[in-house]
Amino acid sequence: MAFDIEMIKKVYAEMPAKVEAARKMLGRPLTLSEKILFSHLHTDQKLEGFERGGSYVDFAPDRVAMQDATAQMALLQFMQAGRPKVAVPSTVHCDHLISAKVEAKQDLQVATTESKEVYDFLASVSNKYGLGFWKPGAGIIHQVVLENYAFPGGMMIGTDSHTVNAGGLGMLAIGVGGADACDVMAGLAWELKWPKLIGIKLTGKLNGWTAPKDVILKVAGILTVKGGTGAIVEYFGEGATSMSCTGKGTICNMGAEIGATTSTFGYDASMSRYLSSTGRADVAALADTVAEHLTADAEVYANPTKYFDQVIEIDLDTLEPHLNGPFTPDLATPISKMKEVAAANGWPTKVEVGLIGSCTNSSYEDISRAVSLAKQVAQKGLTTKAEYMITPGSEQVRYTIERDGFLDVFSQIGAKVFANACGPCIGMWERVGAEKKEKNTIVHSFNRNFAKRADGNPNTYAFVASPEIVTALAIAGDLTFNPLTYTLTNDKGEQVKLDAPSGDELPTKGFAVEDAGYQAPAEDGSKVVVAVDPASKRLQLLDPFAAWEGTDLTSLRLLIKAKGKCTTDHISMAGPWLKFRGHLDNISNNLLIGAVNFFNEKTDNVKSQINGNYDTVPNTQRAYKAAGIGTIVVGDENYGEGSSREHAAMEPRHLGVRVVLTKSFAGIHETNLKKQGMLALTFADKADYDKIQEDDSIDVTGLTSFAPGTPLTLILTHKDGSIDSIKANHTYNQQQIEWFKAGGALNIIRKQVAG
Ligand code: MIC
Ligand code: SF4
Repeated sequence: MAFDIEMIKKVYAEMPAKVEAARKMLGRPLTLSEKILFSHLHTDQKLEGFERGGSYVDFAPDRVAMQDATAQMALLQFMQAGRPKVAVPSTVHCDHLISAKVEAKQDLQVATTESKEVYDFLASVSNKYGLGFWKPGAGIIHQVVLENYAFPGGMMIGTDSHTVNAGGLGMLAIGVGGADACDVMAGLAWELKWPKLIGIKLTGKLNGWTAPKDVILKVAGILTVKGGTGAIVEYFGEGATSMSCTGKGTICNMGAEIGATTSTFGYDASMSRYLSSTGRADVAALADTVAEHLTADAEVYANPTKYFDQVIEIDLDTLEPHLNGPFTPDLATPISKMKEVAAANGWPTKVEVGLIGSCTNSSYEDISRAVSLAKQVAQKGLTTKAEYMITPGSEQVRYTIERDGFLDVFSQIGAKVFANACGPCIGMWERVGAEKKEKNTIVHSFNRNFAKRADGNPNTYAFVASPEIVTALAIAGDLTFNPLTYTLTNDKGEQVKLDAPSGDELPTKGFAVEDAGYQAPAEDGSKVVVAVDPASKRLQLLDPFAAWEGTDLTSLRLLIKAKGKCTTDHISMAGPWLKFRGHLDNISNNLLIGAVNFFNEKTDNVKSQINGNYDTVPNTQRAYKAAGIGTIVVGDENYGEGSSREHAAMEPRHLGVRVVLTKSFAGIHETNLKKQGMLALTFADKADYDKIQEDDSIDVTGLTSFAPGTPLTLILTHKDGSIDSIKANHTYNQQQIEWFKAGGALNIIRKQVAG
C-alpha cells in the first residue's frame, strides 16, 4: 500500500469541485498545470484569474521532501519555528554525502562513519517531528520519491532543484530552498508567482537510439538555461503517452536545467503501470476515478497556442540523440554533428570515463537498455575503451537489476558500481588523478556539467547524454563515435556495428528489495532529544539574522563583480564542502570561491578596499564584516542558476553582504535571497553593469519607501570622485518586503507560530 493514502484520497475527493470552480471563473478550458495549481490554493487564498508571471499566490502543497545536504539547514530552521510535528507528510533522504571511490559497500561504510553525526541528527529530528527517514544507501531522493510518494495531480515541494523529477508521475513538484520547506512543514502557506505556461507537443514515437533524455537535451538547446524561468513546462501528444513513466521523469528532472519552475505530463497508462509495479495499484485505482482532471481539457491540446504562452513541437520520429556540453547543459549537439563541432572547438575527443545513473537516469528501463549494449561487447568481440561507472538511483532498482543479472553483464565490461547515491554527480567522486587537472573528456547521463562539478577538475569536459549513448561512447572511447552509422573494429579485425538498444520498461518479474532503507518516525516524538554539540564542525544551531536598520544602505563596498556564468556551484561549491552544509559559519568559507572576478579574470581573488590587497573572497568578506562594513555582490545573467541550495544565499547574509545586484537571477536563488533577508536587485539597464568599478562605494537609496514595483536607486561613487546614479529593479511583493525588514522570513514565522 502507498504511503499517506488518506492524504491522496482527500486531494482527489476535492479536486473535481476545485477544477470546476476555476474553469467556471475563467470561462475557458484548463491546462493540466492550471488544474493542479487551482486545486492546491491555500484555504486563505481567494480564487481569481491570476496574472501569469505577475501575481503572487499562496498554495498548500501536499508534501515536502528534503535531501541530507539541504535538509540540515531546512530542519535547523524548522526547529526554530517551534512546532511539535510537521504539518504535512515530509521525508528526509540521505544521498548527497556518500563519496564514490572504491565500490558501493565500502564507500557506504566510510560515509556512515564520516557523517555519523549528521545522519544521527537528521534521523533524530525526523523521529521527533514526524518525518519519514531514508537511510544512507536507500537511494537518491528523486528516485525514492518517484517510487514511493509521487502521485498524479499532487503538488509537492522539495529542497533540491531536481524535485521536478516527480512530474514524470503527473505531479507539480517544485524545488525550493529550505526556508520554503520550513514554511510548509510549519503549516504556513507557500507562495509562488503564478507561472507562465510552456506547452511542448511531442509528435511521433521514440525509436532506435533516441531516448527520453534526448527530448530534454533538445529542449535545453532550444530554450537555453534561462528559457524556462518562471514557467511550467507541460508535455503532451502521442509522443508523451507512448513513453514510459520513468522516461517522463528524466525529461522533467532536467527541466531544472532550463530554469523551469517545474515540468509535468498528464496521467496516462504508463503512469498507471508504474504505480502498480511499485506497489501502488491503490493510487492508480484512485487516479482512474479522477482521470479527466489529471490531464488538460481536450480543447487545450487540440489548440495549444491559445492556452500556452509558448508552444514548441518536437517530432520524436526524427529526433536525433544529442550530447550537451561541455560546461553547460544547454549546448546541444546532435550526435551526427559531434565530429565537426568537437574539431571546431578543440574539445578533447578521447572519452576517459562513461558514467550512468544518478537521479536523472537510473530507471529499470535505462539500465536494461544500457545492458543491451554492454552485452554486445562480448558478443561482437569488442573491448570497452573507457572506464564505466554506475550509480543506481535506489536500492529497489539496484536489487532488481542485480537479481536480473544486469550487474553481472556490466562487470564483464569492467564497470564499477557505486552506492545508491549522488556520488560523481555532485563532486563526491574521488577520481584518481583529478588533482593533476589534466584536460580530459567524460560523458555521463546526469543533468549538470558545470566546471569542476563531477571531479573538481576545471579541465574535465563533461558531456551529458542518454545512458544508451554514454554506454556506446564508453565502448568506443570516442566522443565523435556515432553508433547510428559508424562501425568499430573487433578482435578479429572486422568492422562491426552496435545494434540499437532495447530493454524493458518495467521488470517482467516485478521489482524486489530486501531492505529499502526506510525508517518510520515515532508516533509520539515529544520525548526524543535532538542534540547538537556546540563544538561540532558539521552542525551549528542558527542564530536569527539582524533586522533591517531602518535606513538606506550607505558606503557599501564591492566584494566582487562576477563575470559570466555564476551558478550556485560557483557561489557555494559542493563536493568536499558538502560536509559543512549544517554549519553555516564553516561553509561560509567557500563563499563565491568559484566566481570569476571581472577585474582580473581570476577566481577567489578580489581586492579589499580596506587595505588595497588581493585576497580570497571569504577572507576579504570576513575582514569587511569584522570592520562593520556592508558589501555588495554584482553578477551577470542568470545569477544563481542550478541548485536550490540556500547556502548560496545564507553565506553572504551571514558574512555581511547586503545586496546582490545582477543582470538577471535564476528563480529559486532569487527567492532564497529574499527569504534570508537580502536585497536581490537587477539592473534596470543591463548596460549599467559596466559602470560598476572595483573601488566603488555604493549607496542604496529608496529603502525607507521600499514598495512593490518601485525601483531603487544606487549611487556609485567611483575612486576618482565621479558619481553615477543607476536604477535597480526588484520583484519584492509586500510580504517579501516584510521579510527584508525583519531580517529574514524565519524571524516572522517564529513570531507567527509562537503567537
Ligand atoms: C545539485 O544537483 O546541484 C544538488 C546538489 O542536488 C542541489 C542541491 C544541493 O546543493 O544540495 C540541487 O540541485 O538543488
Ligand atoms: Fe544528486 Fe545529482 Fe540528482 Fe542533484 S542532480 S540530486 S546531486 S544525483
